[in-house]
Amino acid sequence: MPPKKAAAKPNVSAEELLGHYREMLLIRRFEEKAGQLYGMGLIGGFCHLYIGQEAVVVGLEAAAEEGDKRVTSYRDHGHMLACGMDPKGIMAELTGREGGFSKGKGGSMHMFSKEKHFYGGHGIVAAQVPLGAGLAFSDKYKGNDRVTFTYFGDGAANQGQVYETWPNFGTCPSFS
Ligand SMILES: Cc1ncc(C[n+]2csc(CCOP(=O)(O)OP(=O)(O)O)c2C)c(N)n1
Repeated sequence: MPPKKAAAKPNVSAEELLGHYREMLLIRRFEEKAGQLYGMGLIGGFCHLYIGQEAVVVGLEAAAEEGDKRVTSYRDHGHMLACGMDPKGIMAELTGREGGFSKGKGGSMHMFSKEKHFYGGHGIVAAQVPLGAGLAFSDKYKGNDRVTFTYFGDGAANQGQVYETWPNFGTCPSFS
């Protein structure tokens, strides 16, 4: 057996790591509260929690640069928190208030923030994949180096929309 390589030391300061930990904890606490409110009947419609996946989005957001875009499925609260959207606006949306990101009309699965380059929040499994490709193409046409983070679950991996989008990956720098 080849000798084990020593684990590479991450190039991040203790302060940055603490920041990432705080972001993960914010998502966990937010989602615990959302679950509680849903159980009490105070959140209408669907409410998909991000508990257990906090490190995924916080890690990827740590690599993101200003102007990068993100799009995901209905399991979106963690993504919105991690890209810097105001937790109060997200909670207001969940509870159907006018101060929410979709004025209380979209709910858990349908929130957006142009300012933070967050493009939803989509209820149709895998619908975010071609949308993500379109967002990435918009940057390609503009000729900048921005990337689009497109998230999908294993359940979405066999959807036609993913394979209809796939042939474009090779031609788009954001996916190469
Ligand atoms: C096109 C479509 N088919 C079926 C559904 C019903 N549905 C909602 S969630 C889900 C499972 C998706 O699993 P995955 O993409 O892995 O996401 P996860 O919920 O596990 O995060 C399905 C089949 C849907 N919303 N859209």
